[in-house]
Amino acid sequence: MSNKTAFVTGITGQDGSYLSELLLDKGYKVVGLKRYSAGEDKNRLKHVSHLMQNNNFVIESGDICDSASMINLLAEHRPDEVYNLAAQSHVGESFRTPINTTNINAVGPLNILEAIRINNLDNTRFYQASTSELFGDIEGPQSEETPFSPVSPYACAKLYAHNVTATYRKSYNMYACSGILFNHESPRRGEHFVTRKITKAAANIKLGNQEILELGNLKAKRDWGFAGDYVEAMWLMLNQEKAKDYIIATGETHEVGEFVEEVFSLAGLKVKDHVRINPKFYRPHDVPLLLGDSRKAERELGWKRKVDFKKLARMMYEADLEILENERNQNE
Ligand code: NAP
Ligand code: F7E
Repeated sequence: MSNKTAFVTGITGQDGSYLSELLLDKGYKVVGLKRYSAGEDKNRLKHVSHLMQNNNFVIESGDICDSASMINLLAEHRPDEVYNLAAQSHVGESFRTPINTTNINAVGPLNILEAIRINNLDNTRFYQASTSELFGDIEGPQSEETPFSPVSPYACAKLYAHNVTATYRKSYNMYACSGILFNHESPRRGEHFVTRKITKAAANIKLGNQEILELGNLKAKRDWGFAGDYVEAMWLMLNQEKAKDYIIATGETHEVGEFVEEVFSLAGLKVKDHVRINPKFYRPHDVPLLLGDSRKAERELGWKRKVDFKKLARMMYEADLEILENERNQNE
């Protein structure tokens, strides 16, 4: 068992919860960063609430955009590993709030790198959550050799973070790396992302709570994996001899429309009876095709995905159905 400390930003998000579970299982102390909100914390922390009784799990309040809070928290906890998962992670939203997105996704990671450097944390290792969105218009299969061509404010900001992470690695000899992760989903996925929007709507339609699901571009192709598999790759990347960037993907791509078909067939529903296109959900520019080549990670890290497309769709649909049925039973 490890006696290391990991500092994880984005603890209220999908990946923060799976990564915390993995690290606690390995014996780490996990310090999770949560930003202040005037609203209830209970709902935001629901994916990690089962970890709250664990003495090795600590929540700190702070914000990656506030360099003082990053400097102070890292000085206090002196973590062995820092995982920066915090982001404004919705690509469509980044067109509506480009400046906020850039502050969080570009300046935020720089604040953390500077906090590590200023505190002289020479042995602290840093993981940056990079993304397949960096490839933008360059069609797949995309590997570590594929050039970047971002097409959204989200991806532009993430490209800055990707480059500045490599810059700190080279300039200060830091163990700092980026995982270029393709889309990964789970029952804990935010409800505004397309997979979860679809599984939740199908479950609602099945139970008679909803009639119509409105979506945007059904032709976009994505390489969808399971978040639980992907957080293992994050840990592996920080536990090598040398810091390197890796692609993490399934090597399979599917249209959004195929995900709809798969889930609606699980629910015994006809897509044409319930799904409508609403241009509101189109983006000014959408990435057309993502298909990752993660052979380098398989070879060097020994990483391999376990959950495939059909299993993922079923896992998410069944989890949403169960949540909604439990809610209905509680209200009866
Ligand atoms: P997520 O569910 O949207 O979680 C994002 C987290 O960041 C939330 O906990 C959010 O907190 C936090 N956050 C936002 N702004 C912050 C700030 N200024 N200071 C501190 N925390 C802040 O995202 P995810 O799916 O877990 O993804 C994790 C990371 O991987 C993100 O960086 C994302 O861009 C990247 N990524 C994700 C995917 C994917 O398919 N999931 C693929 C590639 C890369 P609140 O609860 O306060 O909003
Ligand atoms: O969209 C299309 C949409 O929002 C997937 C983030 O985790 O992965 C994620 O970004 C596709 C796009 O994810 C709706 O136009 C159609 O083509 O689920 P999404 P994303 O944009 O791929 C990457 C790797 C990240 O790094 C990001 O952080 O689905 N689509 N209709 C729709 N998308 C949404 N959200 N809602 C719709 O109604």
